[in-house]
Amino acid sequence: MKNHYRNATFLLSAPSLEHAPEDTGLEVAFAGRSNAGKSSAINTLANNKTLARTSKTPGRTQALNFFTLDDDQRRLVDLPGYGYAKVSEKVKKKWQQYMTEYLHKRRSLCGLILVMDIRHPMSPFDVDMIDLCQQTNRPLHILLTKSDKIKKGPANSTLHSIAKTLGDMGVEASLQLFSSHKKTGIEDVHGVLNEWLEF
Ligand SMILES: Nc1nc2c(ncn2[C@@H]2O[C@H](COP(=O)(O)OP(=O)(O)O)[C@@H](O)[C@H]2O)c(=O)[nH]1
Ligand SMILES: [Mg+2]
Repeated sequence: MKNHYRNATFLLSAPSLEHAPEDTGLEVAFAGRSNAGKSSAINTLANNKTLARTSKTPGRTQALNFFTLDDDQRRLVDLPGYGYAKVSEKVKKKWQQYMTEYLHKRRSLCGLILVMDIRHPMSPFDVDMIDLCQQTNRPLHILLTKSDKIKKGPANSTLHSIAKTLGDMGVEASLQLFSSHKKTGIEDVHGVLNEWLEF
């Protein structure tokens, strides 16, 4: 099967939604707290270490970064990180407004990948994002990343307990373990993306 992600190319960085590329075709957005591992996940999926900028300093990327796949009608989006402690209330509010607007209005958005550090899952911001997906009927897939940081047993029990929490919340979402460092879980994400992006 063709790998559509290896040729991912940086398109543009939008400081706000008005600067996003034209709302046509299909795009999948990656959301998550600052430092959760969003940019690393995108790089891992594209097998390109230098595609999305990763950072040891959380809270740096405040823009929406767009990447094209085979052509500009299929895109991946690295959303600005949220929930960074040092960010002011005003900035947090602004971020919430943007995300709400993006999820409500963006027609080409065909699914959301929520990236959570397996050691710090389901923060209030993650739950906000999950709620927003529910409200706007956006398909949701959750990556529990940095799974290399904990042992297999605890990783699987975290996976199951989050699945149960989501079930109790009435949320329909798929979820999986992922590691950018160990490169595990890639094929499952490609499968989800292929389906959403109609490859
Ligand atoms: N051990 C481990 N570290 C990771 C993994 N993914 C990301 N990181 C590290 O976590 C930090 C933040 O990653 P980044 O992708 O920039 O997070 P973002 O802010 O969500 O885009 C960086 O230092 C990465 O090297 C992973 O799967 N395993
Ligand atoms: Mg990032």
